[in-house]
Formats: sequence, C-alpha cells, structure tokens
Amino acid sequence: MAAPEDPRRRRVGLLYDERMCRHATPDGEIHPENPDRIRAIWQKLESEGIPQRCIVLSAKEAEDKYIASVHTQRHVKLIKNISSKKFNSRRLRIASNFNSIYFNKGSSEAASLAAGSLIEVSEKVAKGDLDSAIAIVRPPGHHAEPDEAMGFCLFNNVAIAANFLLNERPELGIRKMLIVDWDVHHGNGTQNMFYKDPRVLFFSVHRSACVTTTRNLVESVPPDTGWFAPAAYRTSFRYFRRKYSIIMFDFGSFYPARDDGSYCMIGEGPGAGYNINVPWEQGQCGDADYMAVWDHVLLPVAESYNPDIIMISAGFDAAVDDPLGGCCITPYGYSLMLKKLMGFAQGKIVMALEGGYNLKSIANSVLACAKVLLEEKPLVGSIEAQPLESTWRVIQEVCHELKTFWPALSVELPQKLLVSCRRPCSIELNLSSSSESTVENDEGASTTLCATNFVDIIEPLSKLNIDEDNHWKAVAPDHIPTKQSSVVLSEECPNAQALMPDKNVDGCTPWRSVLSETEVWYGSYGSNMWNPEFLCYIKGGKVRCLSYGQVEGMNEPCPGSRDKSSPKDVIWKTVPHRLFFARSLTCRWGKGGVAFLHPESNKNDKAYMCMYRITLEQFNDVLLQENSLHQENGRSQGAGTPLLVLSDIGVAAENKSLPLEALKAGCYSNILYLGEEDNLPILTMTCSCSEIDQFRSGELPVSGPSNGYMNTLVRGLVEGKQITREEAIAYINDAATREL
Ligand code: Q9C
Ligand code: ZN
Repeated sequence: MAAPEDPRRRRVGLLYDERMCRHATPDGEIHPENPDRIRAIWQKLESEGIPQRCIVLSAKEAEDKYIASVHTQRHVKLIKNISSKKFNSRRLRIASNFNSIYFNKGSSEAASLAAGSLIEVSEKVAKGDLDSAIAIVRPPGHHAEPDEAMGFCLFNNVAIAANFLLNERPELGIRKMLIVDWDVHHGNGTQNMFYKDPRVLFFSVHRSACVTTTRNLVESVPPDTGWFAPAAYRTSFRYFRRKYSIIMFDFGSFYPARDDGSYCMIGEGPGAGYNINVPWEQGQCGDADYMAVWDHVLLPVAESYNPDIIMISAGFDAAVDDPLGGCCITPYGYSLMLKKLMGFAQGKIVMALEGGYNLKSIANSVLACAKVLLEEKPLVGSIEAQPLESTWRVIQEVCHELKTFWPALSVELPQKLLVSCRRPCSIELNLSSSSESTVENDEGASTTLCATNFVDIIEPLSKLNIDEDNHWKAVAPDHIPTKQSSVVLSEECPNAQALMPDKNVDGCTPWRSVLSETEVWYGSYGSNMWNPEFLCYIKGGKVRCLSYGQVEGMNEPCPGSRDKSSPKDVIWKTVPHRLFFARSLTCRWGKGGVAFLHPESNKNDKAYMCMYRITLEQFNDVLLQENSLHQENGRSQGAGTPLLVLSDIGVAAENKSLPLEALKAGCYSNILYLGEEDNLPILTMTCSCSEIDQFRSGELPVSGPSNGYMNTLVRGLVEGKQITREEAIAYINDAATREL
C-alpha cells in the first residue's frame, strides 16, 4: 500500500481478493480454472515485491444494475442465486446445462466480485487516480453471453466495466474504448455485447474454430495412384502430408468452436469496422506472430481510433506451456504486447485476467506485465523466431476485410513475407510439460542484458528477415500434426484414451498401419455435415459441448479415432439418393429421428453430402462410433479385426452396398459405395435394405428430426455454403415429411 513518493512514478492499481478463490468445483474435481491460478499469480508478485510498488485494492461486489447492463435479468438472478441453499439440489444439474461451467457455494460471490473489481479499477483509471491497473480476478468473463454462462465464465467482467464507464460515468470522458482480448480463445461474449457499438473497438486474437474448406489450397493426389494400390499410394500420401501438413493439422475446432471468431465478423450497423478478429489457423503461435499482428493490425488501428482507455481481456492461455492453448508466448512477449499499447490512451490501461492454466506461466507472465506498467526498468529480452507462414496469410485476410474502415490497413504486406518460411517451434517440448513441470523462465536470467531504448528492442522484429534456406525445413510433418491435435483432444474428452480400443497395444496393430495408407471420402449427409460434429469422431469429444442446439440425452462422449489427424480435404457433392429420418429415439440425439440415406439410388432424388477425406483406418473408427459400438464392443472390435478392409471396398463398389454383419445391431450397418472422386472411393453408412421395408411397414418408426438435430443439420448445410438457411430448412423438411 506504499504511497509512491516519486511524483513521476506510475500509479499502478493491483487488485486481488482471496474471496474469489471460493469459486471451485463442487466435488473437488480437478479443473484447469481453479483457485490456485490467482493464488499463484499473487504469490509470485509478492515474492517479487510488486504489491509494495502498486496501489493494492480489494474487490467489491458489482451491483445488479451494472451487471444487468450487459446481461439479462434472468442471467443476473441465476448467477446471483446459484450459490444459495435453495439451489443445493439443483446446482449440478443447472451447471450441466451450460457449456464448460461449474458452480459451488462460492460462485455467486466470486462472480460478483470479479465484475465489481473491474468496475472499481476501471473507474479509478478513467478518473486518473491510477495510471493503469491489473485485476487478478476469477471466474473469467469473456465467454459469458448476455443470457448464458459458458467457457468457465459467469459474468462478462470486462464488458460490464466497459459499459459502466460509457453509460454510467460519462463525466469521466471515456467516449471510445479499445478492448484487446489476447486470451487464446475468442472473446465471443464481449464481441456480441458491443457488436453494433462504435464506442467500443473490440479486437480479439485467438485460435480459430472455423473449419474452412481447404480444397483450393490443397492439390489433389497425383493421378494414377489408385486407392486400391496402397504401396504406390504411399509416396503420394507422404508427399502430400509434407507439403500440406501446416495448413491441415490445426484444421478443426478450438473452443468455443463457433464461426463468430472469424475475421469476417467486423461489426454491424454503426459498429461496422469496430470489431476485429484475428483467428490463428494453427497452434504454435508465439511472440513473433503476436508482434506481427500488433505491428500490422492492432497498432495502426489503435493509432487512428485514438481510444480514451484500453481494457485488456488478458488471458494467459496463449503462454508457452499452457495445457489448453498450444501457443507459445513468453513473458517477454506479453511485456512487449503490453508495452506497445501503452503508447495509446495516455497509458490508461486496465488489465483483467481471463484464462491461463499453467500456474508458472501465468505467474511469470503477469509479473512481466506488472513490471511494464510500473515502468521501472527498460524491457529486456529478445524474440528468436519468425512469424509462421500462416500468420502472414491471416494478417492479410484481416486487413483485406477491414481496410475500407481503417485505411492504415491498406498497405500491402511485402510479397516476400507472404511466401515466407515457417520457423522451428519447440512444440514437443511444450506439449510434454504439464503445469507441474519446471518452467525455466527467462525473467531473472535476462536482466543482465540491458537495452537503453525501447526501440532497440523492437527493432529486430521489424527486420524479421526471411531465411530462404529455412523453407519448409521445420515442418516435421510426421509428428507435429497428431501431437498438436492430442492437446485439444485431452481437453475435449479426458477419457478419450481410456475409451479407445487398442489402448494398451503399443504402436499400431498391423491392420491399422495398412489401412492408414489408404484414403477414402467419407460422405456425410446428417449431423456430420457440420464439421465440428464430425471432428468429434476424429479428435474425440463430448458432442454436446461443441454444439449449440443441445439435445437431451446427447451426452455420450466420442473417443475419437486412433489417428487424430484432421481430414485432408472437405468437399460437397449431391447424390441421387433419398434422405429420410427414422427411428424415434437414439441415445445420442434423444427424441426424434436420425438421418438415413436410402441404400438404393433414384435419379429423382437428391441428397447433399459433405465429404471428408480420411484414411480407411479412420473410417473404421468412425464406423464404430457411429454405431455406438465402441463402448459395449469396442475392445474386441477395435483391437481385433477391422470392420472394413480394402477388399470390402471392391465388393461394395460392385454391389453398390455392403451390409456388415458385425454391425447389424447398430443404426448404420450398411456401407454404400457412391462412386469416386479424385481416384478415391466415396463411402457412407446407412441402414440396411431390409430395414427400409420395416420403416415402410411401420415395424420400425419413422420420425422427423428433433429441433436440436434439425439445427445442426441446417448449420452444416449453411456453413458448408451449399445452400441458404431457407433452402436448408426446406430441404430437411421435405426429407422429413415425404413418404418413404
Ligand atoms: N468441449 C477461458 O480460457 N473448453 N475459457 C472446454 C469442452 C473450455 C476457456 C472444452 C475452454 C474455456 C476463459
Ligand atoms: Zn481462454
């Protein structure tokens, strides 16, 4: 609490309150978002004597009316009351209705304190009582939507404070604010709350959830390597992987797995141009990538916008060694990102903790930021790597999207950068370490190096010279992709490994390695048309966590495939088959029918199909999961013989369909051969021909899709850019109502 004697000394507010540690999992279950996070940060700052150099504040609960400025009354009431006794019996069930949320007896208070803390420090910074502030709060806030808690977030702390300054304290002169969200996840809640508001420029850099069609980027496999010739094919597969692993391996979903983190989301109405998303196409982004985005996007825009205050949704889950993020920002990187923002808004900066799950990484990163705000010593450190090739591509897309609003973004990036190389990344190192592992941070060691001028330090970044020799050198295509995806996986479905067949077989069983050399198109015509949905069968995951339209009973986790690498390509096609809905209850979708394709073709019918290029090994794993056999039957099934081998494809090709005896208990026991694309067979799974008769006779029920299922189908079709929403609805309705 020491009052600063030196009048030039920066007045930095530091807020921490032990009461926010009372929000914890109800049953003591391990969770990344746990009380130790803020304790670890506080202890680190104390051990470095930081609190003594700051103005230490404690938390106040936010008043309901301020929270209700961005949340619905219903949501405020729920979160405020969820910890009370009368919710004891319902708390667990209510939490399970939200995506990635838990509640206990301390949650209501902690949530109000976190929001109140942000109001408190923001007001003081806006007034000028403080130059800047760090609020070490939890639960985090940026995922919280007006009427929904999600992603470990209950109230949207930053949005509440931003709204407070703009609407409740106009006399403080805050008319324009910049919110920088550098948490590794998209700040969907904050974006939403100010989407039409030009007074808030929202900038988020995050890993992307959006699954883009890579077809235009990916060459097709060279001709005359037929799918039936695995040996010949191998060469092209290797070649393909080497060439394209970069753009493919992160292909898939990253929380929150929605499409609103896209750079196309630029704001609406008067807010158009005031929403900027920078979605990374892959993990591994680090200091150099963030600096590139700062230099080429954020800073030029901030310069023109000239905000009155900057709020940072400062998650530290893009930090090196974070168990969820997969990126690698060092404490020095964070300090640079922050330092570069201090040139705006007269240095009025409010930092709010969001995510960040490696205790050591977050403690060291916050420490580095605190030192920057205190401005006591010049920054010290260096950035070794160069931005990834994909970073320049993303920057280019973002600039293209926004240059009409921000002329400063019109400058062409040097062509050289766009065809640049990628750098080596210590990804293996990062992934093998958990939060318990020792992290040698360079904070202490590097203080011996001393730069006198800030410009000296950032200079090397602008010179990021491209080493032509480095081209593709660091790709390491054979192991990066799978390792990278397994990080995401373990978060999505911690039990995935346990559910996997073959779990204790070290290395690949022979059939797996053979079938992994062949690729097929898996044609999906149901919920799997929506990419994140299909990726559950590859990466693993709780289906319901990823989807919006949550459906009752849809809580069966998918173990994913043994080979978790993403589909190599996605394309759409229509096929002359009848789509229909049948069965009235499934464990995965609850009430309502599921999609089937009539096994026989009919030239008057047309069904949309989203085709994923995967290996035959993966197809086998998908087949098991789609038939829900991985649990009851998985061990013997998976470990023993595959359901579908190369010669079966030949049989299917001849007869157009192939019923699989081993799957006859499942819904989709019949393999259809739908032709070829790029010399690869197109396969799908549906019911058997005899079941068609049973559906017709009423022996087996025919039933339209439930609302949730319908939503997923429409989403898949619309996001696949095949048809409009209206057309999609009409298409599904027609399939659901026309007589079989
Ligand atoms: N399918 C923040 O960092 N992941 N939130 C759950 C379940 C949730 C992260 C995955 C990640 C939330 C503030
Ligand atoms: Zn996060």
